[in-house]
Amino acid sequence: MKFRAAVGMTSVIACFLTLGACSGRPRGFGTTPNIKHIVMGRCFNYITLVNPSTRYDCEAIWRAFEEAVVKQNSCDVAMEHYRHMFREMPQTRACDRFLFWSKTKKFIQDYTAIAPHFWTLEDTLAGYMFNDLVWCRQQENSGFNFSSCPEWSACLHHPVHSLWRQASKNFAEMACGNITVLLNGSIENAFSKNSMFGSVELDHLNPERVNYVNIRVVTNLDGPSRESCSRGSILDLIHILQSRGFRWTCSDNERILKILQCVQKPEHSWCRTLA
Ligand code: DVN
Repeated sequence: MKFRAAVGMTSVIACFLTLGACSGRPRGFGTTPNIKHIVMGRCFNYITLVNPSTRYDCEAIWRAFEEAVVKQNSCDVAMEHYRHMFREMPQTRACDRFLFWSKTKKFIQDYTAIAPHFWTLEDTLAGYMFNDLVWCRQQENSGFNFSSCPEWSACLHHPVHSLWRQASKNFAEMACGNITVLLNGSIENAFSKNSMFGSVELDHLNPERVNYVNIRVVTNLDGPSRESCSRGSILDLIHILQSRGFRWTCSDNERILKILQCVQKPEHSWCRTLA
């Protein structure tokens, strides 16, 4: 079993699989402790185990990242400040494998564990290195602030938000062939123009490179079913795709997406019918 699948299956067993029930890192905290060791370690792990065919200079990437963050005030780190760092980590990927998502973070990690042919932003070197980390600079001097960092909403150019915006832009510009978008049908605004997918990635998809946008709507086994391919904000996404010349498909609750939820809830009535 590939390292990734092993990790994914562990997370299926370990984590409560209701969509959105496993949120990300704690908010309102400072820079992640040991961030340099974590980021550098993940970089070396990536080029050694995850994607051994790649050659990156992990030291140079770290230096460029640190320079981008500590040379600006903690609310003024714009996307372009990471330009040098991203130049150190060029990446391309075969078409037909790009997977986008929104409000389905925990589900996506388990989905890609059983469908490793998909490639998410978190599978790129940048996504892999910085996933779930927090960072910002001290106010008065250059150095990381390990006590507290502002919320994204408190900054015009938040250091974490700006890196993810740049990474997301790069990822969407790379996307080609048939791409997939996984959305959460158990919430209102499954598609939001304010989300990273809605505000950055969607705007940087190229209809000349993308053949089809395959929308996959998944709802919790216990519901509620608030939105679908024919109801709610997903219709807004479809309208935008049509107006920009994209071909698209949309499906509600594909079988594999429901079965994956049965791993955590085998006693669920729908899952018992599977047996
Ligand atoms: O397509 C994916 C991926 O490719 C990436 O580029 O962004 C897309 C997902 O981002 P999204 O569309 O904004 O979807 P979410 O689920 O709203 O947010 C994704 C992540 O950003 C989550 O981990 C969010 O943290 P959470 O809510 O799980 O604890 C995080 N996030 C969103 N808004 C945030 C935030 N983190 C800190 N402050 C905020 N205001």
